Amino acid sequence: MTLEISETIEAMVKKRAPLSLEVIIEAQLPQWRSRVKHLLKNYGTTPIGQITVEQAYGGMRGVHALITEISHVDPFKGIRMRGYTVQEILEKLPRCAGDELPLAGGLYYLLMTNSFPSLEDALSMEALWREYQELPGYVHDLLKAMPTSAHPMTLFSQAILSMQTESEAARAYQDGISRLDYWRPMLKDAISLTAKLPTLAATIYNHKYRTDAPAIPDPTLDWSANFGFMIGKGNETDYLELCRLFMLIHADQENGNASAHTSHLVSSTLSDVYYSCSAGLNALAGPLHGLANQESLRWLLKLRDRYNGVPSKAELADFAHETLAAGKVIPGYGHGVLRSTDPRFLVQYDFAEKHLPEDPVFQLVKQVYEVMPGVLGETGKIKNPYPNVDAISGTLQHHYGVKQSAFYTVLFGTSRLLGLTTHAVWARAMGMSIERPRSLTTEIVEEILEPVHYEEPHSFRYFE
Ligand code: NMX
Ligand code: MLT
Repeated sequence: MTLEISETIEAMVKKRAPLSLEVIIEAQLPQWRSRVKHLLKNYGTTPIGQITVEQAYGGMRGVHALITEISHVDPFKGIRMRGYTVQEILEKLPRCAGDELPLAGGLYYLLMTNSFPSLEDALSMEALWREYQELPGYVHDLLKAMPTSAHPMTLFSQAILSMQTESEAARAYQDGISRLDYWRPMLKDAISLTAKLPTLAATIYNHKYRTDAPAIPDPTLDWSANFGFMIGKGNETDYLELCRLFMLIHADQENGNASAHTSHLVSSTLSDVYYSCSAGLNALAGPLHGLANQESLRWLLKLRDRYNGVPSKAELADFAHETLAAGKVIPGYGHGVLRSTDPRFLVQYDFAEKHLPEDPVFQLVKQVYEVMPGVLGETGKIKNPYPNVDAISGTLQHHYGVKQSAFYTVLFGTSRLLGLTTHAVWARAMGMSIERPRSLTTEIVEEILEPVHYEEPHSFRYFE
């Protein structure tokens, strides 16, 4: 099987036609720009939603205030990337002969161009990435200079920020590039940055957990599998498939999740993808967001240790009630938009049923999936008592010996930057504005809602 992969990719590298994402995007821009121009001209002041007091105080949940063409989350069917569900992405995207799962290069091609890739397109994207996968030397120095206690997400975000010095977009801006063309060097930055991510993730892993074993990519392997190869798992075919699965399903989740929104906000100031992606990763590092994959495995292992294995349903419910009573969340459960089990959880569950059905931690995941929706539902306040992507991803890594849960969010970020860089390039190509919503004081809100409480309006006059 490895031989078939090698032949396909190596052959492609030798004889591929140069892939020009720029040309494909450029051809689509007039049509997109004219659609948006039409909407703004004819409906510029027409409301498409409203904001309630609850939403303004409650993290803007459900407010429709961002636009992106790259992906959209359906509360029941989950993420659709360029219109394709997770299941369709896994079934339809091209893969190398003998591989169970598709190439991330095909997904990046789809996200960037909105065109469904052929195998040749996917391999061309992989080959393009291969040209830029080496890290600058100062990244290694930076990682070594950090305290050993530094969290892998701190290292990941810092390393990306340090590479801002490579930004072609920042240089082009200084040279006076037109705003209309700014997306072109941003696209180059996006390719160069995403190309390096598996090498960077593996370098961080090896630095922290494998006494600085060098992370040198295998030129015959694809982007996702190369991470596995570089952490010493090149011979573990199932783990390489897991790398592919992980990188495909975490790649994007519309524009309103905390890391995408952070990244978009930063990028809207015309800063480059190194700045905006590093910022997005800092949001991903929070336990209510991407760090939940670390927290979920830790919670499962505590559960296992308490009951010496898989607890009864009653014991599990007690453990969950204890977590809630301590004022903590159940990691991996709940969602800001989804209102049913996350399809990204389900495809990982299927992978586990196929590849590791007897794994003891997977047995816990199954038991928790049976019990937790009931426990959370009883609280009466949790809008989605079902598992999200993070309820199982760490369990799969743990099974294959990647047991350091603190590392899991780096893998999430490696995949998620495929989405964030695509959003950034397209937002710039579409000339999207700097973000600058208004904030109110509670006094102004009171004045709007209960004006009788005040003898004369004062700050309200500043509200437009
Ligand atoms: N455990 C305990 N309480 C929860 C949970 C949970 N898993 N999910 C929601 N709640 C609480 C929430 O804190 C809120 O409480 P309060 O009114 O006291 O502030 C209440 O239920 C209503 O919250 P929702 O409207 O259902 O959820 P919201 O949109 O505010 O939050 C999450 C969404 C994802 C932040 C929340 O479900 C959560 O904290 N989940 C656990 C952490 C997690 O798995 N995060 C990963 C999300 C996916 N990702 O990768 O980013
Ligand atoms: C994500 O993948 O970003 C998470 O599911 C969080 C979200 O969508 O809010």
